[in-house]
Amino acid sequence: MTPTGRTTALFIAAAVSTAAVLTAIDVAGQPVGTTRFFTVLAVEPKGGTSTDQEPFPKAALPSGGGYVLTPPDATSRRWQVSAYVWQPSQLVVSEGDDVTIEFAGINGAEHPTTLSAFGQSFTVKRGETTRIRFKADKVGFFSLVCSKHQPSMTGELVVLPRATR
Ligand SMILES: [Cu+2]
Repeated sequence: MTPTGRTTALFIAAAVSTAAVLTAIDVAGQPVGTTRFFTVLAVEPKGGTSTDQEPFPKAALPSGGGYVLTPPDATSRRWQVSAYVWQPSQLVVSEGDDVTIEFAGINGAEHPTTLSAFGQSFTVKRGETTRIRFKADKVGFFSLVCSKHQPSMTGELVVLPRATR
């Protein structure tokens, strides 16, 4: 290789190396290490009707406090079903992101909650907000669990692997 050719090769290698660093992006096309913010609500959607319209269900719902099935009222014959859930129940980030989640308690007095994969343990109370912040430093699917309302109040944090272009 001539001196000029070697200089050119070194220049190209440096340019490619720099380009790789500058274009480190996640699968959503955003720079690695993006700050992400979510609001997640503790809610209890409800549905009800009268036994004049629909019979009261014979089968019990799964135990664990997440589902609430209220038998027909003696006078109105109205019955009701509800479930405690996170809304939204699935959050998606990229590896390396700086994640903040603000939980708000709307229904239910309190929700003792863990996101154990990231060392988070906290209680969401009605009428209050609770913020957690962490680095999404591992890839995978991680459970967000309210121990008081199972099995319905389990959310999922998805951390996608980094991608470079
Ligand atoms: Cu709960």
